[in-house]
Amino acid sequence: MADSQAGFDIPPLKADLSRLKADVEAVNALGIQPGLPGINRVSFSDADMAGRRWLMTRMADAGLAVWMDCVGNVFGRWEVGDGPAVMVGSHLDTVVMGGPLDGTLGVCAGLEAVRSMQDAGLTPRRPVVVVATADEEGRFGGMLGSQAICGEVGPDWIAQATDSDGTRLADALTGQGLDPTGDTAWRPESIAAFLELHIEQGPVLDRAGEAIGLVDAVSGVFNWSVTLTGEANHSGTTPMDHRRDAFRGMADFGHAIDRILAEAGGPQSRLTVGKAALSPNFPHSVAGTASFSIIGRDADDAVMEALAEACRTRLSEAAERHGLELDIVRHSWLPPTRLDTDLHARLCRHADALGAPYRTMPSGAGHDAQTFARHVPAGLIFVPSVGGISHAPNEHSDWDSIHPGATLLARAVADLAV
Ligand code: HGY
Ligand code: MN
Ligand code: MN
Repeated sequence: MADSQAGFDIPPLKADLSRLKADVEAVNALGIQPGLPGINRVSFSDADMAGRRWLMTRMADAGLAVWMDCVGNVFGRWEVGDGPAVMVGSHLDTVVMGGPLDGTLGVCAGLEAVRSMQDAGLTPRRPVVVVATADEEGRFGGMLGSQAICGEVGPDWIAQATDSDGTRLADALTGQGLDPTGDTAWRPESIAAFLELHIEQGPVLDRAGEAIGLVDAVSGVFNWSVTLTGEANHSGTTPMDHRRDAFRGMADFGHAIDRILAEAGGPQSRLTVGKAALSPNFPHSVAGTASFSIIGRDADDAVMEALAEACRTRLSEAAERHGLELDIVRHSWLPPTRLDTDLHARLCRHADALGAPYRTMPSGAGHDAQTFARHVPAGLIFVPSVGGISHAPNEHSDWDSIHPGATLLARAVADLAV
């Protein structure tokens, strides 16, 4: 066996960057929708399922045992050794008009880690499982795939879950031949550790010219759908003081965001209204209904609670001011989570051995690693995002800047499995 890597009983593996790049480009070709920019493999769309089926063939090509569970999680298990498995991967679903790397890179890098171990002739002493989770982007709230694997959600939660358009998760699953009533939970003792590589989705590494971010904590996130209901009416004959204009209520809340952050937030707080709709949605009609999303985030649970309470207060005030009814659907609440310190230290040692510039940093975005971290040791490796752009078609990372992180992932998986 080649000289072992400094301080580790494994050879100095290297990810095959061109093989990794080819996989990312192949699965993203399945997310191209005519007339829609970016990558579109939204949860349980035909494109999402096509991406999962493509991945299953690639996993089989690597000699893995492959299956899809009841909620669409795809697994490829390298049947070697025994005992709890090292799980590596990320999510394969995207946001609408998403980028080419969010989630997708981590899934393909997980498969690449296995192939680079195979190329090096390694025989792990424990199984390695590559996973592509379902609906991490939370179309139906939460992080369905990793939460289903970890037993945090099951058939009862699935039965009540809807997306922001009111589509039922159970119907979306059955529409793709999946089973909303099935058992998806793994026994925690069957997973030795979970590792994820992900683009940073922020500007820190890119600005610092560093190749790797080793995450120690992940922000929490709450996901609401809000409906303000007033009265549709004529925009010409209805006096301004006789209106129950739902748009005005939504606008008042939007205007209150800075005040909420000042009064209840902190440096890591984020409030976003990313989706909104008016009804009847016609220029000459006063809006009878305003429906919109609120995503709130913070690295501290108490601050997240304070943000949520302040949002509720401002929404109620806006509704009262404009004579509106207020309804809030709370799709999910994912708490801020610290990642495993021993695993983080191990990743630092690998980064030191690699000689790649790295830093320890928090994650403002949510990730499957934060779900797993509540049940098993979990680690999260960031690679730079050019300009920090993500959840947008121009999300981009230079492949040369991805290589150190992909190699670190492979070495860490080998270190845990061999
Ligand atoms: O939105 C997020 O935090 C992640 O991309 N799901
Ligand atoms: Mn992601
Ligand atoms: Mn995302």
